[in-house]
Amino acid sequence: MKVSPEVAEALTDGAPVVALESALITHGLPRPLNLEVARELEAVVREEGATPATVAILDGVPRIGLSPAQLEALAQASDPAKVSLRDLPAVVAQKRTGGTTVAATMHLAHRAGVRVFATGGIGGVHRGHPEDVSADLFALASTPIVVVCAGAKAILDLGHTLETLETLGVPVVGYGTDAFPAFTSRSSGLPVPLRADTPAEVAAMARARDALGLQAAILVTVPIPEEAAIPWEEAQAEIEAAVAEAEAQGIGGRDLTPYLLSRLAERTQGRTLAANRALLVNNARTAARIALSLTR
Ligand code: PSU
Ligand code: MN
Repeated sequence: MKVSPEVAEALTDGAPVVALESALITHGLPRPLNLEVARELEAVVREEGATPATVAILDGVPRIGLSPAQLEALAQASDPAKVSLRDLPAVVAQKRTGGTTVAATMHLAHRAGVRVFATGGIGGVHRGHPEDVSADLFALASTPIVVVCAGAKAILDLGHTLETLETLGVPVVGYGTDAFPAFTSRSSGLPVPLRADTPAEVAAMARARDALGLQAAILVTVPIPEEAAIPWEEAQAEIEAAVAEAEAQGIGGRDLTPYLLSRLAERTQGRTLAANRALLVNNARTAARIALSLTR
């Protein structure tokens, strides 16, 4: 594992660092938007006074923090792997390049000593497929960092996902909300068990978790900014259609999430992409503020 000089220095100084995932660069967003957004996320973290650490595997080397050239290489890599926890050993051994999912990013970031991580939406339990449970949920149960997201991706069975997080002992916090956000929509209509309204309240929970010796992440769920949000009823109709298409084409496993995201982008003429970008930027900003608060 290689930590970039900039990130290593920030960690040594006890300065705020925010980890960023890269499966969204390799599999979540189309080119060239993926590189644009990856750069924007790093810029927003810097704007807030923290150091960004994009996590990815380049030629078999897990990297915490990428140079501008490495970020570009990742965004343009041909046939990159989607690297979740189970894929890490093989991708490293075979010297491949890939984007890390929430689960794999959490593992690597925590190992490097990073305490806060921002993503778009976490994986969860798929609709109509209760056996397809993202490794993200188990990583959340066993990796003590703060994960900032816009809820679980709306393509999932959100009720089932929340139940599983409860079973796994993961604190799910609504950031300025009492309702579980639904990725590109502000609310899923499901209640979220905990609430925080400031970075300091989240930082206090993370410190208490550490003092208690608990291993679960604190999952901070932030509603997408109003102006970019898609009304939940409208999102639901499009998602149901995309899920039916995936079913008809026999798409499942690791390909299901990327397929659904790209079909939704096509079906909504790019509206879900604009929403995805807005929520990612908002989450990176929120994560940076929490990281700053944790260093105080
Ligand atoms: N959030 C996004 N776009 C994405 C993802 C999250 O805005 O592409 C990725 C994350 O990396 C997450 C993964 O970990 O989708 C979940 O995939 P699966 O359902 O196969 O576990
Ligand atoms: Mn899956």
